[in-house]
Amino acid sequence: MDWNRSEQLFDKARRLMPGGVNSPVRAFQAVGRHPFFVERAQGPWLIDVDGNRYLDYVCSWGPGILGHAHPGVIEAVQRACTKGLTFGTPTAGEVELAERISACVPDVEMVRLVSSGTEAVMSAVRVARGYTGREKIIKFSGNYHGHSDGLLVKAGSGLMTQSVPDSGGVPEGYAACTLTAVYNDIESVRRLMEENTGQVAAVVVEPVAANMGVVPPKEGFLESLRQITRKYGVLLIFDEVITGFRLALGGASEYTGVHADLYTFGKIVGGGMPLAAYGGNRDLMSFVAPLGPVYQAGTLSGNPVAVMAGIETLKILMEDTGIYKRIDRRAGKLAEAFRSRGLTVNRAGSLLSAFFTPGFRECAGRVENYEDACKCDREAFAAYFNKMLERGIYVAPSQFEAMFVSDAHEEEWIDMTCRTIGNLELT
Ligand code: KE4
Repeated sequence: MDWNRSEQLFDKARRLMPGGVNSPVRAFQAVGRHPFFVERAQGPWLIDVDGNRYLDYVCSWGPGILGHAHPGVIEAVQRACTKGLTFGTPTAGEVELAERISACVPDVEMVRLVSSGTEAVMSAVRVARGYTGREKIIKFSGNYHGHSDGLLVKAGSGLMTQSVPDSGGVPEGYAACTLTAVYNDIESVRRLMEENTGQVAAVVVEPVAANMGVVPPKEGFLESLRQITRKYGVLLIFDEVITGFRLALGGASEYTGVHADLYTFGKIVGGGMPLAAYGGNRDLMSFVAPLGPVYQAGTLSGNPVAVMAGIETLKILMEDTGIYKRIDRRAGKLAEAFRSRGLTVNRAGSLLSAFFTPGFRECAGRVENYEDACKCDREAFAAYFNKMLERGIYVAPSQFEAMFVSDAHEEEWIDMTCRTIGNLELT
């Protein structure tokens, strides 16, 4: 493959933007090569500026459940643009999107639209603190909740990729209010609750972790989390920026049967545009300004163009819930192909990760938490990533990200991917 044009662009980009990118994981540092620059995308395909075509299993880190440039979504956005891009006033579209979110996730009686997952989680945590009058929160090592100061502690995703679980520039005071438990280990939560009784406002969790690679909750973990938060008067926040509308139309609460107090959404809910949301029952959400004392605002919150992308995406998902069976089955085929090569695979619906656990060449291992994920062979992963890319298959450029399957990944492409996995030399 020829990447000349991408190289020229990257050379210029690095002089103008930190690392040449607008989000660290896009720099491909973990896989020892420069990123390619995308020209356009269609269905399951990315086409880069040198004309190379890739089967895309990153799907822009999750939004692309329908595939790229879905005609219905594009048409809705084009139609919205002709009416103007932003008004700073309420619009009918925001009402419809709020209605659709609530119809899909009934626990969300009231919702606030924002512009990013970071903003959604940061705001939900502030509501929890304002409602309970308590300051501390519990998160899980390896979970990533965006880049707000208090949540950049033992975080996953790009921080794990860069091996910097705690970010620079976060005041000690913020980090002191963030307690870290071990995912899938309810005793680690219990200990923190007992040591900080009356001080913890909320537990924030990825109901299926996808930022240390995919790590599903062990049997009973979420149920125990729900019980222990109730016992200590602590709110439970499901960060569904990835799992929302992905695991099922109703997200993790439908998929697992466990119900949280507050939910955050991103990615799919915006249909690929900068739109995210947080919500919960009326009692909690009535604390949000201008109704209540918890302030949160945004010039482009509920942007009318982004809202139309979200509405059209949810409309398609609501009218054809068969998509969830289709993408689950396809992801299952990929998982079997990876397992046939001895790799450890974690999967939840259309989310999956193949792990290069220690000794993967001899036998599969187990990845149930951050510590397990950190033991994976990053060099072997990087070699796998580059071989797949040379064969026209783009998976996330980090062991600590998820693989996403969209409705546009037709069977023939899934089968082609499985054949490639089967023939790949894993060094
Ligand atoms: P954004 O601010 O990037 O829209 O959302 C932050 C966020 C919050 N919660 C969860 C569970 C998330 O996965 C994310 C962001 N996900 C990463 C991918 N693992 C975004 C990719 C990136 O950082 O460039």
